[in-house]
Amino acid sequence: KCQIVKETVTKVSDVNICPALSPLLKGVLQLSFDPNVTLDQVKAKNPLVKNGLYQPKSCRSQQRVAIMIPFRNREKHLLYLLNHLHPFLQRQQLEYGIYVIHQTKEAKFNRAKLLNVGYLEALKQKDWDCFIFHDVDLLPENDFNLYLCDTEPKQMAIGMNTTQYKILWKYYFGGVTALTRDQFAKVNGYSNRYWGWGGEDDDLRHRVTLHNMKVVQPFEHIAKYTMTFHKPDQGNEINANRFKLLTETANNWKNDGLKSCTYKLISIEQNPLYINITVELREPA
Ligand code: UD2
Ligand code: MN
Repeated sequence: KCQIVKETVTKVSDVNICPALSPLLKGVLQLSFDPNVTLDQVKAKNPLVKNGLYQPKSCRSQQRVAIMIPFRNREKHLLYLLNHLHPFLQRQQLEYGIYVIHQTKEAKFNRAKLLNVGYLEALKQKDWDCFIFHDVDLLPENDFNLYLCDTEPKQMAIGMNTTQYKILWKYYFGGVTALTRDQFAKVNGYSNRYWGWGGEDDDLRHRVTLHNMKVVQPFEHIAKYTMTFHKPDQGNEINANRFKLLTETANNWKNDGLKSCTYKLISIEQNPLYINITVELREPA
């Protein structure tokens, strides 16, 4: 008898889980790149976002989703992304947080290490289920591209305007990528050793494969993104060492990643529309 009562209680709390497909989705979206848009305007349009965090009122989100954006000196791109992503994620009825991991200017840019820092710091704040590693300059074109994790790591950016929506190559794992907390921990996160542009995404793909995980993706006609135009950044020069590093992933993943990620945390600010983590990284001599 006691057991029956217990089961009933579980079911009652489950009734409230948000539907698999939100009724608020629109499909193909109009993108806006208004150079005059301000942070205050975006704030006014998203009154339910508090300190970069949101959760739906009418139902319980399937997963708690942390969006991780590696960042330096791309203010305009960040504004476009916040303007687009906040309403997008709210239509998907997600409990989410947006984290911007901001690298100070001292060293060469290290996208992968910033994302490791973001993961470690975000988990100190909240018990996130799902991490979406997201370039600042990519806007999803269709809100049926669900910002949720899957039973396997998920490549979310497939086609892009910059490549006429053709897949770059079979093992492409950059741009926007979703892993659960456990999937990411299992591979020891990203490598910390990729300074400058390139290779870090392939390294993560390699780690996933080494752990016998598969990569899943949304349908191609849904997984489309527009990249805001940009030139190569100062301080993120092409990493010529990346091909050599990529031959070492199998030997190194265990002692190069989340567990060996050291950094100097400068500040954590709870801005209205995102959590800003500023960190200083040092490239070993
Ligand atoms: C590709 C991948 C990206 C990454 C990169 C190689 C796509 C769509 N993206 O991007 O995921 O693997 O190659 O490292 O294929 N950033 C800053 N400030 C900087 C430099 C970089 O904020 O000074 C951040 C920002 O979030 C940017 C991301 O790093 O979107 C990737 O850098 P990128 O946009 O210059 O490189 P891209 O477009 O070739
Ligand atoms: Mn880019």
